[in-house]
Parts: sequence; C-alpha cells; structure tokens
Amino acid sequence: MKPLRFSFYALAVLLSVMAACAPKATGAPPTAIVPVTGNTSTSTTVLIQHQAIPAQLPDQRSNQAGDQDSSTTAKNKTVPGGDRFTFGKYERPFNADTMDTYFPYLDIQNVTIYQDDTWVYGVIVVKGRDANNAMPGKYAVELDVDRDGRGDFLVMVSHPASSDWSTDGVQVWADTNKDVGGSTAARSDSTLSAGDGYETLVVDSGHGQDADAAWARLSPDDPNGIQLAVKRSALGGATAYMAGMWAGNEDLNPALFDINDHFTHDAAGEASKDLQYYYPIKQVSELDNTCRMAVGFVPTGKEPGICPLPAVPGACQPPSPNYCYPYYPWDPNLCCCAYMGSCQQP
Ligand SMILES: [Ca+2]
Ligand SMILES: [Ca+2]
Ligand SMILES: [Ca+2]
Ligand SMILES: [Ca+2]
Repeated sequence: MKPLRFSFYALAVLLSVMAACAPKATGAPPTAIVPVTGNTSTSTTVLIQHQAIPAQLPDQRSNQAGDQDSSTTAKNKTVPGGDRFTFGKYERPFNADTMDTYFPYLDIQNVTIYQDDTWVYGVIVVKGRDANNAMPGKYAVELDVDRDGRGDFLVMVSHPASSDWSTDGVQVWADTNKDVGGSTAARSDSTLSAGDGYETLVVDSGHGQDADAAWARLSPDDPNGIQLAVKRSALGGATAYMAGMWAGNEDLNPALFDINDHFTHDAAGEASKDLQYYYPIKQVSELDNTCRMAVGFVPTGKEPGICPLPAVPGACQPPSPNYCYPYYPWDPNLCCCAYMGSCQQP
C-alpha cells in the first residue's frame, strides 16, 4: 500500500504544480480589489454589479421612537436617563471612566422604521457630526424576527460617508446558534455568557449570497441622519418583528451580544450619577441604543425590550415626578413603576 499511497501523493503535487503554472483562464470578469477602510472585517471590496438598489423611503413610517439627548447633561458628565445596564438599555455616548468627552455622533435622538415590499429601512438621527463633519461611528438595526426578545439579525454600517446608497461597510450578521440574549432575554444573565453573539457574517460590503441585501447612506435631507436598508428576503421574509437601533464605536461588536450578558455590572458601569455605586461607565462605553419598536403586530407591552406603549386616555400619573426614577419607568396604564408590563418596587 505504501508505494501506491506515495504515487497518488506525487501525482497530486505534480497536478497542482501544473495548474499553478498554467496560463490564467481568459474571460473572467475583471475585479478591482481595494481595502474597505474602517470596516471591522478583513475583507476586500470587489466591484459588483447591483441589480436592486433602494430608492426613496416610503411616505408612511412603520414605527418610531425617541431617545435621550445627553448633550443637555454632558457638562456634568452624566445622562438625563435611559441607561440601565441590567435591562439592556444604554445611554452612554461618552468615553470610559472620566466621561469628559461627549460624542454627538453616537447620541441617538430618534429612530424611525419603514418598510415596503422589498426593504426594511432604519433611520437613526444623532445629535450631530464630529469635528470633521463626519459620522465615524457604527450604526445598526437589530431585528428580532420571532419576537422572543432575542435579536436574530444585526444590520450594521461602519463610518457611513456618502449620501448615495452604498453597500460599502454594510454588514448583516446572524445568530444562527441562538445564544443572543442568553438565559434571560433583554435582561443581564446571572452568570457571564460564553456565547458567540452574532457569529455568522451573511453579507459584507456587497459580498454574500445576495450582493444587494443591505445598504446604507447619510440621509440626503438631514445632516444628522443615517439610513440603513435591508432586504426583507435577507431576514427570512419577516412581516412581524421588533427592531431596535444602535450607535457605537468599538463596543458595538456583533460578538458581544447581548452586551449585558458579556460584562458584569461592576465592569460595565453606569452613565447616570443617580446610580452612584456603578457610576461611571467603564468597560462598556461610547454606545447608545433605543427601545425595540413593534412592526407589523400590536405589542402587549410585555415583549422584552419593547418601547413603552402610549398612555391610554385617563391613565394615571405618578405621585411625584421622580417617583420611580432611576430604577423602573412609570407605567401610566398599570399605574405603577413597571418593567416589561409588571409592577416593581419603586
Ligand atoms: Ca441618546
Ligand atoms: Ca429572536
Ligand atoms: Ca440576557
Ligand atoms: Ca450566536
């Protein structure tokens, strides 16, 4: 057997050497490979012929949500609210430890979601651009398409720079082994996660099964807006889902989801001086996110991470303005301080 095995090996080596020396096949499409500056991956960009490019956003939005404006409290190195690590709520557009640098390009002010037959669009409006009139952060839409409180897809753009739709720097990540969220959806787990978060890169700057799956641009009509578009077919054709949005620098990392399962509360810190034991932010910084908007279904208010439902007429008021703060938000429909539709101790 030994001589036979050797001869097969020798033949394989000979064939591979011949193949390497053979002239390159002609007729292959020309490619220009250039590095993607600012991309988190090591991939390169190949010029791609796109078939489907998003155009105008629909007139009717599917949902929207507001977010805290931390510019109002930045000089005091704190936030006006909205930062609760254990609930997966981040309002920390500041540097770590000292919180003496405020990043307007990471401070989400409001977000809107739109959809049409082909696309889901996410629009993120931040406080402003950086000193170079740029948006040097990462901006993402996180989609929970089976509404279990655990994100299934993260559509993210790094450093959007053009007001024309582009696939450059746009990635779609998926959590195919279902460990995002850990043991308790949205809330921090009791033990640190060993999970891999969003581990599967489905689309990377137009590379992937569908070159047209995900796009981004700077809003053509708003200097503080970033728009993302992802094909509904890339999301499994989702029709009823929850969508939250993110802005961040290094800590907006697909592998770290859910972020509050990958850091202890002590290590992550808190951004509000009202939570003085945990203040300031430490290992989780330069990050903002929003509550999760319902699209295509009527939420009960108990979905993990869901945006607060609007108060029904006649809903009750808290006994004092800061009755619940900073622990649980006042729920005017339940008439108590509540989390995910359940009354909590204020
Ligand atoms: Ca904010
Ligand atoms: Ca899910
Ligand atoms: Ca969790
Ligand atoms: Ca995973």
